[in-house]
Order: sequence, then C-alpha cells, then structure tokens
Amino acid sequence: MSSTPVTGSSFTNPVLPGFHPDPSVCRVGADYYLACSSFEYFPGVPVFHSRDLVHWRQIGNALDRPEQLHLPPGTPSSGGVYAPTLRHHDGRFWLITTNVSGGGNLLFTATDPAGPWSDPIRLSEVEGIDPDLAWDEDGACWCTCAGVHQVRIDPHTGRTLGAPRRIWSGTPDAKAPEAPHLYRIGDHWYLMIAEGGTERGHAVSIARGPTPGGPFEPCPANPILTHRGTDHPIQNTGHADLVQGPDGSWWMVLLGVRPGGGTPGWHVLGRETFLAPVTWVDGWPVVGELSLTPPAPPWPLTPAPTAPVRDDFDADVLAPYWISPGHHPAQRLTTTKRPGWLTLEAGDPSLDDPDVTFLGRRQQHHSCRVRALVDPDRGSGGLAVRLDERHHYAVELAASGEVRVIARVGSLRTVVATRQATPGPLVLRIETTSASSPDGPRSGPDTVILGIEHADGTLDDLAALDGRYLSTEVAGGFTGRVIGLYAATHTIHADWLDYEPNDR
Ligand code: 6LW
Repeated sequence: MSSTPVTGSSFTNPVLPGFHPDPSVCRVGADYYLACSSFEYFPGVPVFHSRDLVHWRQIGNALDRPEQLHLPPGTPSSGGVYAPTLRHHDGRFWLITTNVSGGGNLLFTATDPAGPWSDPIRLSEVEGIDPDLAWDEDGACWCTCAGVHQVRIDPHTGRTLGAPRRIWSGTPDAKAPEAPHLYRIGDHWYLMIAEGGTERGHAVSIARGPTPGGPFEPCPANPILTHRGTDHPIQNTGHADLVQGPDGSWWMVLLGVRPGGGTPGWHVLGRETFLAPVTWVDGWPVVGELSLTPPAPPWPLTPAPTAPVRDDFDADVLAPYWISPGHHPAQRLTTTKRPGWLTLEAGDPSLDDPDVTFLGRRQQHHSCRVRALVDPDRGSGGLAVRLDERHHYAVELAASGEVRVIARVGSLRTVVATRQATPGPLVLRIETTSASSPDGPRSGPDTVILGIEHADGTLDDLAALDGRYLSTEVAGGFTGRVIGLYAATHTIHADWLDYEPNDR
C-alpha cells in the first residue's frame, strides 16, 4: 500500500532512525534497496525498500533461517553479523557480510530482496570484515575488505581467484580504513572507505584509479565527509555507500549518531542511517548538506506506511522488526500456542545472559512510550530496554503479583524498586523522555521511567533512571537500544505491545 506522493522542501534525517548501522544501498529501476548490520540479533540483516531514498519500509531480513546465521550459544553483544554490502548484478541481488561469531565472510543471493535469500556461500579464503562486491567490464568479481585488501573471487563458489592484494588504505596515519566500496563511475574506478574509527573521529575518504585494483589517487579534498571536532548534532559520520538516482543525481547513505545530554554526549539509539546529496566536481564527489532537515530530493516523496503503534500478536508470523539476541525467535516463542497472545518460553533466567528469551524492536525515537499487557502465568518476565547483556533496565512481573524494577549497569545489578500488584495480567510500561536541551554539562541524554498500570488504569511509576548508562559511550559496542519482552522463568504471555513515538 503506497501513500500519495508529496513534494516537500525538506526531509527528516536519519532516514532510518534507531540501530541501523553500516547501511548499503543499491537501485534497480525506480526501486532502492538498503541493508544494515545486525550483530547478535536474529533474524539478521534487515532489508528495506524505498522509491525516494527518504521513506523506507522494511521488507524482510536477509538472514531469517538458522542455517543462514549461526550464532553459537553465548554469542556476546556486538558479536555476530557485521557490515553488509548489497548489490544487484546479472539479474540477481547479492549480499555479502561477515559473521564474526560463526562463518566469517558469507555471500547470499536472492531474486527478490524481500527473500527468501539463499543459504550462505562461504568465502573461507577471504580475510577481514566489511566485504564489498564489484564486477568489472569483463565480468570479474572483486571482493574488497577492510584494511584495505582486495581479491578476485568466484561469487558462485566463494573461491578466491588469485592472491589478495593490499590496495589504497586511506589517509596516512588515519586508523581503521574500513567499509570499502568500489564503483565504476565514468572513466574511473572509485574506492570509497571509512577511516578514523566509528566514533567521533569517523570520516569518509575516497580515491580513484584506472582499474578495480588501482593504482589509486586520493581525493585532494579528503576526507570528503566528517563531523569530527564540530558541535554538529550528527556525529560519528562515516561508513557510507553511494547510489545514483534515475535522474542521474547522486546520493550517499551513511551512519551517524545523535548524542544527547551534556558532555561528552551520549547516543542511545545506536548508529543510524542518514542520507546526503552528492555532486561531482572535477571528477570528485562533493557531499552536500548533511543535517537533520536537509532539502528534499527533486522528486515526489512517497511516505512509507508507518508501523502500527500496537502489535496484537494475532498473526502467525511476527513483523520483520522483531528481533531476539542469540537465537531464532521461533525457538523460544510463538503466537499460536495461545491465539492472540505471544507466548515466551524462558531460556537463560535473566537479561544478564546472552541467551535470554527476549523479543524486542529497535528504539527509534529519543522519547517514546512502550506498554505491554503481560500475563506471568506460573512464571516471571517483563518489559525491558536492552543495550546489551550488561546494560539494561527492566520492569519484571512474577506470578505472585510482585513487580520489580531491575537495573543492570556493568558489573552492578540492582533491584531498584518493588511493588505488590494483584496477581494476574498487568500492563507494564517503559517511557523514555529526552531533555530537549542539556540541563548543564553533567546532564544525561534521557530519563527512563519504568512502571505499571493498575487494573483501574492508574499509572504507578516505580523508578526514573538516568539513560546515560544505556548508551554506547558507557556500554561500548556497535548496537543500540532494543525494547521488548522477556521471559525469566517458565512461560509468560503478552497480549499486545504498544510502541508510541513521542519525539517533538
Ligand atoms: C563495521 C565497521 C564499522 O564492520 O563498525 O562504522 C563495524 N564502521 O565498518 C561494526 O559496525
């Protein structure tokens, strides 16, 4: 169902808010497709569709079968699936990525990007992360990885054809040359990379040469994009991919973060996908305005249908935005055992364990309200905002009616508050509120309120916690907050979950 196209003066960045890092984009006719990293979460590598580069609708996940995504028990947060590259060639879609916890570099193909995608073609001889795919005029396929190393491969078997070669590795002394993407544009081969590390020093640089393997001449204006050393509201800009529109215009998708609070600034939504225009001057790309409300592209924008606030769990299959750490959701939960309810079977007993039964969706708004009607049955479980197994806040309900707010920050685990409710189903709620502007240098990015709604509808906030401890600057890693339901013991059920954006 597509909405009516609108023409506006600007659009809102990020175009994919929330934990959607390392974007890779391609275009087939009038359709754009984009894929992102997914790390320890299953299903892996979310795939999106757009007709205007601004509005994206998730059409599936490329790795939605256990045989595509092996995550050994205990896979830690920020393990698993790193940066993908998504391309269309020879009538097929190609997706190459790295599972750092099981399998290394893997190649998948599909005729429909919504899936099903193939089982993995293993590239066991290809070292490194951030693999890119590019085909030259003779049909040879070149795989270029962080470092930056390149090797010719047979994309049908995964075998390497020749020895890997180190090619251009970015600005001398700049760290972490990664996220390489190779393009044939006009008379040149362009090699674009990220460098400086995915934190505040992140940058995009580019070079060009006569062949896919160089030799490469660096752009005199490198880095062509960075926000390091500025107070720009979008930071850590890097890990970019280029795409040309049907009208010949060029665009860049890239990752960035939106820190909040005082100094040093904390980002809680992970690395998000942003869009910026690109023009070409003297055969080099110049990145245009990268802001929170940049000028709209010169074509009608087609708003994508927004996800409903409420998920009733009435369908036999879960919406594609639901993810679980470490295992396929279907291994631990179902919407058919108790029709109209999500039933979660407990695995490891706590969110402190990588293999907990948790089903969540990416927090995509700094201010949002999440509510869920939870029946603890004979067990216990609840609603949580998770950054990783060592950084999460939860409101947990037991069969006895006892409600506890549990905070895990690093090695500290605390029951912050308890309440006795009437045993039985209860609405649990988590509300995040971000300060519109820092309240002094020591202020955090947001406050996380955890509470319940009694049967008579009265709200009962049990705790209001500082959100900085659920930020990447505190926790580290490559992911972002995920909010959802978990089972701690036995089996619990959820009738519905509401995710209500409250960003002003
Ligand atoms: C990814 C690397 C990076 O492999 O972070 O921002 C790593 N760039 O390119 C994990 O996302």
